[in-house]
Amino acid sequence: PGLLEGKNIVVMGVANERSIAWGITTSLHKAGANLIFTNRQERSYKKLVKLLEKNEIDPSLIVSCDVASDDSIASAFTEIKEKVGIIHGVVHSIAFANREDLKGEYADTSREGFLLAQEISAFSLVAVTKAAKELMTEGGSIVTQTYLGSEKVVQSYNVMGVAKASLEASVRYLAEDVGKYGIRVNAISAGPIRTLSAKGVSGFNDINSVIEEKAPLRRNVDQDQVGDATMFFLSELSRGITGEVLHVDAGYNIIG
Ligand code: 0WD
Repeated sequence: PGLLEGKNIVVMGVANERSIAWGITTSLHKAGANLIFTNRQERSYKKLVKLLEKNEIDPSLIVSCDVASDDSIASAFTEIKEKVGIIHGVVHSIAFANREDLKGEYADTSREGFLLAQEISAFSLVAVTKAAKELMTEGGSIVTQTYLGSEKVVQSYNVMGVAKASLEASVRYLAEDVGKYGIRVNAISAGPIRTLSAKGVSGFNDINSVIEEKAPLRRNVDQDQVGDATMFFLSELSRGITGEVLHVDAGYNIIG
């Protein structure tokens, strides 16, 4: 049997086939998980339904959830509770910043742009954890997606780097909060992957070629590699690990 057989897992953040959350979906499906999806936009909902059909994945439920709204989060998890009952895992693969804040100087970030990036990219994990833990009565695992720009200055990543630092610190504080209920919280720090969101970061292509040259594995990573690492965090194989940030980046982060 698969490592996630009989486990109900909520996946948040599939926008299209290139989304990291889609790579995660295929890994979780192979491991036998029952999948529940949340998405924000109607456009993503239609894409998701088509992708699921094409790949013969039968979702337990698809609900809409805009993490900018407490009501939306509450009603999404209420619906999940009514239709699915207990959940064992959540994949948080959501971030947002204004495009104008992902180029030039960080010092030029506006107050609104700063708060928006923090709200959607970091606070959302806090709010989702609060709602999800009520449904995790058998314990569980929550996994989010972060990026090296939280630790080091990566050109143009700016306001999102600061939001990811906040996200990673939230992983640690949340891990402490929910550990007593047998719930773990971890992050994957993926190398750059060409997705809809990545298009918003100026100079993305340059970063990719630097990684091919400098990373120990001399290549970039893809959605499937992040998917398998996320699957590990959701499975019992990682039962001794919480509050951790695991780099899935072909080793790039160790190079000075
Ligand atoms: O190189 C990359 N692509 C990396 C991405 C490297 C390392 C980490 N990451 C992170 C991102 O920062 C993000 O946290 O991975 C996560 C997923 O990113 P992605 O797969 O690159 O992005 P994308 O395919 O664009 O999905 C982002 C999704 C949105 O799609 P739609 O079209 O529905 O807006 O983020 C979600 C949404 O599904 N999202 C929201 N969901 C709920 N409420 C919201 C919101 N307010 N805003 C964005």
